[in-house]
Amino acid sequence: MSRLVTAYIALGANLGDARATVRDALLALDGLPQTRLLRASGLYRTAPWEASGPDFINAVAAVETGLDAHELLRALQALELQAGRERPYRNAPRTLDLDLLLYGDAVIDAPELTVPHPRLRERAFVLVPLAEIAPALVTADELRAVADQAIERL
Ligand code: PH2
Ligand code: MG
Ligand code: MG
Repeated sequence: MSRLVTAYIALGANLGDARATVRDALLALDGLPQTRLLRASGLYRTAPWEASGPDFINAVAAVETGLDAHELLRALQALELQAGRERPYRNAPRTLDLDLLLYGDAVIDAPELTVPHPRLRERAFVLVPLAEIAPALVTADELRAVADQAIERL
């Protein structure tokens, strides 16, 4: 029996039916091997941050998983591909982006995976939904620092 870890995942989409894609992806997280969805934030409409294209739909999920961090990353990448994700250039509009924010209290600095996510605390589209499902992980100061970024709970 492998150890179960709580991981936090950011979901984002700004191509196609982004709301439906993010909702489906939340269910798909619950369907990953050795993984169950613990909590999901509401859906948020957010302005593109250092990116082009339409507004994003964003959310954050907490899962409990027996996958190790790299296995979980590969599973998230497979879900992105299933949703039709293409990567023509950095921060291009995307049908689905699944970013591993936190994996328990692990600190990982590998070429393909950095945890905690290095830009986690700079972005309202991550911090606000994260604070909704895990208020202890986000400080009031951090929320104040991103208060100028446009975000609306749907
Ligand atoms: N993702 C990015 C870059 N910019 N902006 C918003 N609003 N939402 C995102 O999910 C997002 C972004 C890179 O992954
Ligand atoms: Mg991202
Ligand atoms: Mg990503």
